[in-house]
Amino acid sequence: MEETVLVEMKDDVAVVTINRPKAMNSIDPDTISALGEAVADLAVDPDVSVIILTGAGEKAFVAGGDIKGMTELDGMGGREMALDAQSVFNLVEKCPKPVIAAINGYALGGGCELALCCDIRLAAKSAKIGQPEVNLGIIPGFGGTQRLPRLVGRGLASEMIFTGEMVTAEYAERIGLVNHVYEDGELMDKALEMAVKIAEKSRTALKLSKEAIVNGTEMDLDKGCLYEADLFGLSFSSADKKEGVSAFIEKRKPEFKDV
Ligand code: CO8
Repeated sequence: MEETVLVEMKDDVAVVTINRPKAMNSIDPDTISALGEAVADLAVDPDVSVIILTGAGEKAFVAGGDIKGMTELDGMGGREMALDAQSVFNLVEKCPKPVIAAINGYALGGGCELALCCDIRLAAKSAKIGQPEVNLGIIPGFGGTQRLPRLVGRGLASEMIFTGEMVTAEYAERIGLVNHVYEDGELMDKALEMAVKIAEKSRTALKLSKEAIVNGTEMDLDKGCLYEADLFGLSFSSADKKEGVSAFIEKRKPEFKDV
């Protein structure tokens, strides 16, 4: 059987591809757990600086949870399914390395929710994004009702969730749901370009920045700023801080050792 999650290394950038193109890369429980295993491995792999998440083929990033697997699911089963998927999506969000979603087509339901866990979302011009669960008589369960309003605001998130309508990549860019939109054929090159730029930085600084952003934005401003100050202080104890500051003073490019 073909693997549903592929990992390809491009130097120190890992490209993770959800690979169920015949089912629009919809994610069933096995695919979700394979994704979790891949991300857990990459999180601790010393050869990996940045992760790009995308979907196989040209039509879909991830068109949602596998609807065909929903027929037998009862109330408790649905809850368990949501909690399992949420724990994998949390792994993506808390991964110590930057994760870029390259949204190459439909990102619907669980696919939109997966993109929401990534640090940066880039989209192809033809991509369509949405939370269509209401059309199936259910609600988003992989974090969509929580992360979407936090990202785009409650009003716009409510509109997307209540109407179940897909939005275009251009609209998603306008409301801050994606950072940038590129021509379809350019998306992966642009994602890689950004990943390579990020991969040149100190991994220690990236990791601490991500911790400050992901955890700090869930705190009130005072606590968040105090948390930031702690991590800022911690970054001063790294060899990379010494190297970065010395390189600036000596007018040369820093050579970070990621410690
Ligand atoms: N689940 C399962 N199969 C899917 C899914 C999906 N989410 N999306 C597409 N497919 C399958 C189709 O059934 C079809 O298979 P087949 O060839 O065997 O009939 C194949 O992919 C191609 O799809 P279409 O023929 O429909 O292609 P179109 O280009 O006409 O349309 C769309 C593409 C617009 C993406 C359309 O397929 C669609 O609307 N898909 C459903 C999108 C959706 O509603 N997503 C949200 C799902 S719900 C969710 O994510 C919440 C969690 C669910 C829990 C799951 C528990 C296991």
